Amino acid sequence: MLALGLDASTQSLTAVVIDIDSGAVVHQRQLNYDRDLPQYGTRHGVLPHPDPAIVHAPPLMWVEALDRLLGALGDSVDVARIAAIAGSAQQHGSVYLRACFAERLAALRPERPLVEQLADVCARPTAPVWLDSSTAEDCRALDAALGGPAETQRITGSAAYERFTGPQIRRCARCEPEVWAQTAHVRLVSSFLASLLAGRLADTDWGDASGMNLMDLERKQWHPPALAACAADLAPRLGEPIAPWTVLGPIAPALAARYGFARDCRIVAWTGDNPASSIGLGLVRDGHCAISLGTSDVLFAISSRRPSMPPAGHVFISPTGAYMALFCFANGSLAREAVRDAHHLDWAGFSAALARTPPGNAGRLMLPWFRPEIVPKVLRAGVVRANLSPGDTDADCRAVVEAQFTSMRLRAEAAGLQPTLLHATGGAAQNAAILQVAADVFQCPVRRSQVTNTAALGAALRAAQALPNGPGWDELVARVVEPQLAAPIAPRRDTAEIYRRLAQQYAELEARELAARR
Ligand code: ADP
Ligand code: XUL
Repeated sequence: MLALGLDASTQSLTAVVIDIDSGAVVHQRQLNYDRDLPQYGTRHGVLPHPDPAIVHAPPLMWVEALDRLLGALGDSVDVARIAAIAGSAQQHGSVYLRACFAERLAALRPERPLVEQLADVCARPTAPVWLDSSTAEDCRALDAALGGPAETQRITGSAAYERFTGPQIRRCARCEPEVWAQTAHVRLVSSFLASLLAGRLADTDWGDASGMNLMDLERKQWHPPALAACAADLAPRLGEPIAPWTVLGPIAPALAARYGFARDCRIVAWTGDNPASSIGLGLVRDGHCAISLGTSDVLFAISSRRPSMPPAGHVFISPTGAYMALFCFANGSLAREAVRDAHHLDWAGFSAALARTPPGNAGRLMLPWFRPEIVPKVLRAGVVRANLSPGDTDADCRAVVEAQFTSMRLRAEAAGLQPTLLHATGGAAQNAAILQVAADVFQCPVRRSQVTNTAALGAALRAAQALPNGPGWDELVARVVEPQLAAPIAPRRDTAEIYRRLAQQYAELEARELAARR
């Protein structure tokens, strides 16, 4: 029996197929939006906009990507043996749908491209995604309605954040009332794509719903005052939060016929990419910690007790139902790419620069705010260099990477997280020189997954776990995840003191700069 996991991330759509009995990863395939669907005009998966705060992507591009990827799967995999499909998607992004969406799903036909059949379902042609930072006013209003940021964080797991879906919905209702009037349903990227597979409107799971600022994290139900603060009549547009292991039903008959799936292939609720990745990295026990170095850089940890987070942190729900502490940094891979490109390097050249420079970079520091940053909150981009010339290629490469992991280390300390082992994933986790800096800054071993997209792998595990008599989490991790983890990259112990001091200097520089910007 096989299970399929899909991940619709910022820049690409990935499929991972596992053999549930042997634990083998039997197939991986990826489609890149910019390269493979150039007609949508995205760059790094999002639409260029003159205002850097506004970052949207076209939902029909995700539909076409899904259609293409599933259509090609049969070339390499016996699709009829896939017993269940689950998925994940970039978190927070919202799709605004007309009432006809449910009718179109019910009437899907196998012979026509999905994007033609769903051409008129979007009330808003583009979906704001997690990189959007245009909702500062809406965040202030939501926090004020709930009693201040600390109360919003206590109730929903996070203070109001620009990219979170509640503030995004509020901005849509406020600035585009005609669109809002046409909107019968709001879905996250995850529950939008799950709806296609199930052939009916799918609800949002607890994991992704905790990235909306709308759900009461303890009761796992919408928090009515949060809904009221964002838009009138929001509840009927959202459906209800559902458990991540919910089986939505069998695959839509038209899609079974179109791609060759068995008619009883089960569709499991989709979740966010970070919750899914926690499973794909084997984080099913208390204290397990990981870094994800994708478009965003993310630090997360799993806990059966609710962690006490500093104001900049989030608490989500993991696919096992546990709590998930998380910090998300917007200046991840795109910041590293900006430095790489400014110095006309490829990744090999970037890695060589890291190898040539000393740990601690001889006191040369950077605040890597190439775009608005989430942690700490920086709404106006602007890179800061201290003792560092932008023309110094080698030092610039080390500075951006040391800055990123030092910033992460500071937030981990503030949350009381003391990783003794970090599991790593995301495009940049392929780069051993970058992971060595992570090991040194955190002073703990780092193990990378050989499956580049652990969100898709986690989705495949979720699909397997939700089958009747499916294997449990521990068994799945031992069978599927462990064999994919590479040998640990060890920290160099003689760098401990250097990075302790660097963390202090970085914190001081950051505090000075934030104060100056106030
Ligand atoms: P997402 O899932 O957010 O779409 P990925 O996890 O696929 O992103 O990561 C994509 C990023 O990985 C690219 O933006 C690129 O900068 C980075 N990347 C790919 N290969 C390397 C490498 N060898 N070294 C550093 N970064 C890399
Ligand atoms: C997490 C976040 C990003 C997205 C895209 O809060 O905004 O990590 O999930 O990967």
